[in-house]
Amino acid sequence: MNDNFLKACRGEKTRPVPVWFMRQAGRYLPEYQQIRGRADFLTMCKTPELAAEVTLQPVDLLGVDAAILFSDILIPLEAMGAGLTFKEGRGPVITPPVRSWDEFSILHSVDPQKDLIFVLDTIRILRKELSEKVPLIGFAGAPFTLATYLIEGGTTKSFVHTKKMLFSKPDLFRAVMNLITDVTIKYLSAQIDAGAQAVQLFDTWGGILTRQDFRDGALVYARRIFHALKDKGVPMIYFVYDGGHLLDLVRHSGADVFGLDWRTDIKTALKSLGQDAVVQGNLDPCLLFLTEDRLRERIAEILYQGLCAKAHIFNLGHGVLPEIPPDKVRLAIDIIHELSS
Ligand code: 1CP
Repeated sequence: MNDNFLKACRGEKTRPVPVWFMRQAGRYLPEYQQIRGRADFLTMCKTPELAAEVTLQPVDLLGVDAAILFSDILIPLEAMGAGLTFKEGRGPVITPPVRSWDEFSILHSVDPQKDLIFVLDTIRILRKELSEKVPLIGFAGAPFTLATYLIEGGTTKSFVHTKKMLFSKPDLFRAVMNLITDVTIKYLSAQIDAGAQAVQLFDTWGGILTRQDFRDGALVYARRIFHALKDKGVPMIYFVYDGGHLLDLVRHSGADVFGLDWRTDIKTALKSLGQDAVVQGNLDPCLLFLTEDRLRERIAEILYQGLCAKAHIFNLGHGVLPEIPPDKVRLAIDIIHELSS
């Protein structure tokens, strides 16, 4: 098996540098669209054979060094009793939005072996299929990010309901966060037991907070997850999108690897994370629109900066966009491998 990804997670410098891309399975791939044409998104997530097939597509088509389970961070919210639908062109909708103790009282903890068994079955299929290939990454949303979806009822620009609860109903906010945290510990623990060889916690919206509010309202819960899972012995990645101002706090999260978006270059990030940090990132996904020569220069710069870290896993600074041509994604992966060999 190609285990460069796991070696790098553990702090070993590898040649070539391992690469995987967030949202590497998804709408930009015609092969994904073909399956998506037959099944809606949630059905794909809940049908282990389909979820496994889509997970494998980028491994076989692009040559990435790790697979990431095909699912969504919002899946456990449904298992907790929230209504979840994905509206075409509108993104996720959660009903009812949780803004009062009454709405909170509908929610409950989960038994992953029952309520999320389809995810665990997908992982078991994948480990068989991937045994000679690459490691499998499991994942979950970080509590703060999941809470924003639960409280706003979907995607938002202002996060006004979330911040309103944080500042005007702190007891309710803490209750929501504690429940999500407990569920996430059980969920990731079950993913690891089913065969996930690394896990990533996605904190897509943590970066909207001030340092103080991130520390008290988001990081304490993420840290509780990393500490609870430490003994499981698999590498844990923490990705806080748009979190450049938070990196010296993120350093103390208990994660083994730190994901970086493109706004903060690796050298600058290491000043906050410490030179002994393992980093993952951080090409702006839109740079995949560059011509080959220009793309090569930008990848070389990131690889060069990655040499300053204890170890580097190449990734994008956020997910692959549906508009990006698959050939460009494949080209980028080839360039990363070639330049770092
Ligand atoms: O219509 C479709 O086909 C669905 C599009 C889609 C896909 C392919 C969604 C809806 N989710 C996913 C898969 C997904 N989501 C993965 C699969 C593994 C892979 O990376 O290949 C992962 C890890 C996620 C994680 C996820 N979902 C995040 C965190 C990462 C990030 O992008 O910041 C978030 C915030 C979501 C929520 C979500 N899922 C889908 C949508 C449209 C949204 C809302 C995004 C928003 O609020 O802006």
